[in-house]
Amino acid sequence: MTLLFVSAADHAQDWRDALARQLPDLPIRLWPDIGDSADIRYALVWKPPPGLLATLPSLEVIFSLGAGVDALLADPTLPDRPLVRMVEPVMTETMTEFVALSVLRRHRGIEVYAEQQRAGVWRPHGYKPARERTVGVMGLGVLGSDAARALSALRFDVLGWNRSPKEIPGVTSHHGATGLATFLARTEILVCLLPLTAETRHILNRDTFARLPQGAYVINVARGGHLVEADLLEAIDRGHLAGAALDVFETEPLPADHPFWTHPAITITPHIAAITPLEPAAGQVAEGIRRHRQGLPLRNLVDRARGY
Ligand code: NDP
Ligand code: OXD
Repeated sequence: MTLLFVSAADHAQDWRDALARQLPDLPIRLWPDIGDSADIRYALVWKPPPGLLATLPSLEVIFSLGAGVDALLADPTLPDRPLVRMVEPVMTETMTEFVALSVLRRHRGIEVYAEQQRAGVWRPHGYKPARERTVGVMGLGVLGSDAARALSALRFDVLGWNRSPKEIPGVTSHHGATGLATFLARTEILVCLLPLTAETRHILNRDTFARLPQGAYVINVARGGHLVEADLLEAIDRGHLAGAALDVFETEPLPADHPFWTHPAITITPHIAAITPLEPAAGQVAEGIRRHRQGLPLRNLVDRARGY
């Protein structure tokens, strides 16, 4: 009943120690030291090399270190085993903090004041209260619904858009293709928290931007694949969009010569919107393994047909 840990982005030793504290009897191997591949029953992974999991003949469950599993599902050789994604309350809280921060920065014009400070300019600008500012959240799942609730608590006029109908107190929800136009037409600050699927790839495109009001602002904290980068630059440069805050990119790390780095209307962060805290996240994985060992249903399973 061995677990294989595979991630180039995380501290493998720390994860091994944290898992060992939760499940002292669980043998753990750190990729690339797989040993006898027939021993591996569980894989805990973030962007494993494509094809790797298919070489594990006894694999029973795949645990994702991330909430989003698009990179895993993009591997055509991914074994047909239960796939559990990361859902962890602190991660949700940190995403909500980040969304609130990004929305408030835009709402209160902090970028403008930062630029004025660099130029030594003292100039107050007009203000409209949050209740008169409409924020639209795309994707009302674990993360999007928490962010939408928090924005509503800050008194923003909050809209949501989701695949299926969703009721969240304080949030006006729209759904499906028909709901999208109404949602976009009123959204001044757009927050993307969709999973990346065949349906949502490149959803932040020229047409979507054109349907937003003049001066709208885009916050993408989901996946770089949601955004058509050239369309964003074009919409900002012709003055239709005011700017964007981007945490995720088609290519990560963002290449050094990418135009986003130096664009004055674009704020960049290196995929840090949500933080996965080691101990509680290891606790979630350990709980999943315990449930599997006891024959109980696994939680937070990915539906492969839907793609999230
Ligand atoms: P969930 O699976 O909980 O929620 C996804 C939501 O999106 C669901 O409500 C779903 O609708 C909706 N949805 C799916 N497809 C569509 C569609 N075609 N049209 C409209 N709505 C759709 O995911 P999470 O909230 O946990 O995470 C969302 C994404 O955030 C992750 O997939 C990941 O890519 C990203 N992420 C980014 C992080 C970062 O640090 N930047 C960290 C963690 C996650 P329905 O209710 O009908 O199923
Ligand atoms: C993600 C994560 O899915 O960090 O981006 O969990």
